[in-house]
Amino acid sequence: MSMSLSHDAIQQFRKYGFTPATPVMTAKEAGEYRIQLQAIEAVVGTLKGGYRLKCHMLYKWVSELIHSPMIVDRVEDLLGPNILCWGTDLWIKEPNSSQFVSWHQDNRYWGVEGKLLTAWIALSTATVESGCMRMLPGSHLKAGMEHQDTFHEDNMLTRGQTISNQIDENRAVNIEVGTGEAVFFDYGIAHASHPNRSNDRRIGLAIRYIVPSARQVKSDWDSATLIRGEDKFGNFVHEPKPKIDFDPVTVEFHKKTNKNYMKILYSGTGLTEHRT
Ligand SMILES: O=C(O)CCC(=O)C(=O)O
Repeated sequence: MSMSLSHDAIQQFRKYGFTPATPVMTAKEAGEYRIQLQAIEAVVGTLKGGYRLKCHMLYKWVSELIHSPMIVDRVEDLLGPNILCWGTDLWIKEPNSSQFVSWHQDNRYWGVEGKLLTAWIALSTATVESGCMRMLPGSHLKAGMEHQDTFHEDNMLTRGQTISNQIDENRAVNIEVGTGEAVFFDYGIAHASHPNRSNDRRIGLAIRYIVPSARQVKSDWDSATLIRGEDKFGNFVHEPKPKIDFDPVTVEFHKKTNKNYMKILYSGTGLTEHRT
């Protein structure tokens, strides 16, 4: 398998804000990660709140995946040689469930200024039926679309943030991702996803990568994991790496960074607690 993105994929990312789906592991490996995920669920139940956010500090397999050359080589094609991981979220939609994601731009809420992209990895197949993401090509070039909070109970986003203007659904494209494939998308892309109407779980792991010159403007403290190259800026405290699942050292660190993350995500709402 080639570890680099093609010239066309890089061009598509720059022009439209996302790459085509590309394999980053075999379906068998994805199945093994899924088993590890399910082993954690067997212990802690449904992965909500802190159990699904910044979880590279909790689960060893996620910590390993964020360093995978199959993923990071592609990230390097888009961000350059110096790379940090700022976050990891699990996006799990149960079979025939009503959970959805409203249209939103990530760069509206996270306070990170600078280059950020997401590698969204499918641990089960994301199809139109199972509620794959939808994206609005070119919307990453339209900074700062107006959003409003809806707090809809089936919305997987913390505050149900939704782009206020009507999205032209005819212009949106479905991002189908096969098991073991990833799509890479820009911080500013407008995206959403419908409920899972299939009989299988739809399991996605989103990894947020940044460049060291990025900085957090909504908090005077933030953390990230050094993945490749060097960090000459020191804008993010470097995170420890778990040696085992729920390593006490990283669990303690995760508590601090996740609390800070919640403060950033909910800023302006008066809320501090996880909803999803
Ligand atoms: O997995 C989904 O349906 C939505 C993911 C998402 O909004 C994100 O990764 O930013």
